[in-house]
Amino acid sequence: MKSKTYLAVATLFFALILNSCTTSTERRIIDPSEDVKGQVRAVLTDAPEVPPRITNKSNTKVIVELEIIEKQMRLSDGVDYTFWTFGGKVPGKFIRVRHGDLVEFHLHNHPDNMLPHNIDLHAVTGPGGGAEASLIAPGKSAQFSFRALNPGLYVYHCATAPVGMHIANGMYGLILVEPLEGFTPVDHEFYVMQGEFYTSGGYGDPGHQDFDMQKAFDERPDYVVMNGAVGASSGENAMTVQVGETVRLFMGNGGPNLVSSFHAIGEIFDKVYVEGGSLINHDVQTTLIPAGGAAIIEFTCDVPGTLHLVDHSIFRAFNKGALAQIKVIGDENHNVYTGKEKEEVYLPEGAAIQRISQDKEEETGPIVELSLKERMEAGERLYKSNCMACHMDHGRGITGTFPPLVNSDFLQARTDKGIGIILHGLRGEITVNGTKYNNIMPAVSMSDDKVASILTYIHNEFDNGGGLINAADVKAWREK
Ligand code: HEC
Ligand SMILES: [Cu+2]
Repeated sequence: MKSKTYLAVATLFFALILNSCTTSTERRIIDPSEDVKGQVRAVLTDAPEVPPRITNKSNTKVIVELEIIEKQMRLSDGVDYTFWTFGGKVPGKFIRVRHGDLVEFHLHNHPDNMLPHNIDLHAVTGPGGGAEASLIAPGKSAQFSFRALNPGLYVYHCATAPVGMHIANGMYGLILVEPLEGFTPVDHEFYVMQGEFYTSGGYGDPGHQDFDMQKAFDERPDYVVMNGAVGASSGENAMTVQVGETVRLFMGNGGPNLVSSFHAIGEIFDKVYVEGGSLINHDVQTTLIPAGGAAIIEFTCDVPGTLHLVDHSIFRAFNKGALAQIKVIGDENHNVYTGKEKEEVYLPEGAAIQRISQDKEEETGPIVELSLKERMEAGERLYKSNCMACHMDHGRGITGTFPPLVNSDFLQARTDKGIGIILHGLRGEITVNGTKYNNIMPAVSMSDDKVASILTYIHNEFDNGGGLINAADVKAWREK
């Protein structure tokens, strides 16, 4: 019995020794009584910018000045929200210090604000991560200091009651405690942070939106966004890099409720500092970023194109705003990716050549016209199954990608009432209600009767001047 226990303990002991020998970099322990030399003011940045790399090689006193500002800003096109911010934007300013630094933190609550606030930095060892020491009314400043004892990427947030509401209104950001050995140089470092918004109206409802506490309780956000607003870091605000360049993303999740399944469409993460700590994983497709957590992600952009940074809980990306983009500019590399090499008709064995139309029989029979009411009913069903995937519910489209069908000046200006678009598809640059689109709509193969119903629905339901379109009209255009 005794010798067995001894053996077990000895085995465990050797296992531990072996284990520590195989770990290449030792964990560095900071001695908080160690000297701090000199002082600097921290450079703070708004997403997607990241402060410059730290070149200091000794423990330094770093002074951080952060101002809390409550202000109304854009949440989406035509949608405003009163955000509570660390530094005037969501997410809050990015703070960068070095492992071992002494951080002297100054938090200012702007006199025009309505409410008291504070800050809980996950990088702090101390009560409430600084929250207790930093609680201040509007027009006041608080100061406290902490030693950056652990390296890593940390979330900070407001922790004033009701805490969930302060976070839901945008009070979060990232603080990086850079390891002593620093990071390997890369061409670009970017700051991206996800967070949800719970609004009184639904997604896209115009005007000023209030915070909805019930939706927050139920964890049912209307918006899930990257960098504080729909489109904040996509489209014309996308980050840009050149082919062959390396990227390090500092990716955080402010929550308040949802976990992010973070993924880049069209890229593989070469390296992930899991949960923002010291453990490095390689060759990752999707990495989990908890609410109140972060990850450091590195990759090389080998081919040109647009990388879509998404929460792969995918309805959030396509329907609630959880999308940021990196445009990779430069020459193709066909050794890595060819693009479409060819497209040809696919004929399974035994299949006869088919017409493109799905509705052959219907078309050969005599034309039976429907009433406006019948066309509207059929049109609604057909719209949902054939058009909504791109043009979205209620025809509201996706700005810059799929044009809206609601009160579309482009559609209303067409003499064919849109018949040609459905029969033949559409490509090339067009302008719809002042916004440019340059994308491809595939031709939709369906019977004259169905085309007539869909278009009748779109002209009436989506405010395009109404009217009844008959199957005979479609047939006439098809034969032109
Ligand atoms: C695969 C995505 C997709 C589907 C499905 C689709 N469209 Fe489109 N549609 C587009 C794109 C993209 C454009 C803009 C093309 C361009 O940039 O030239 C467009 C343009 C249009 C336009 C002209 C622009 C405007 O906003 O008025 C109309 C009308 C239209 N589509 C109607 C429909 C209807 C009706 C259906 C269903 C039968 C449909 N589309 C299905 C992608 C799609
Ligand atoms: Cu607050």
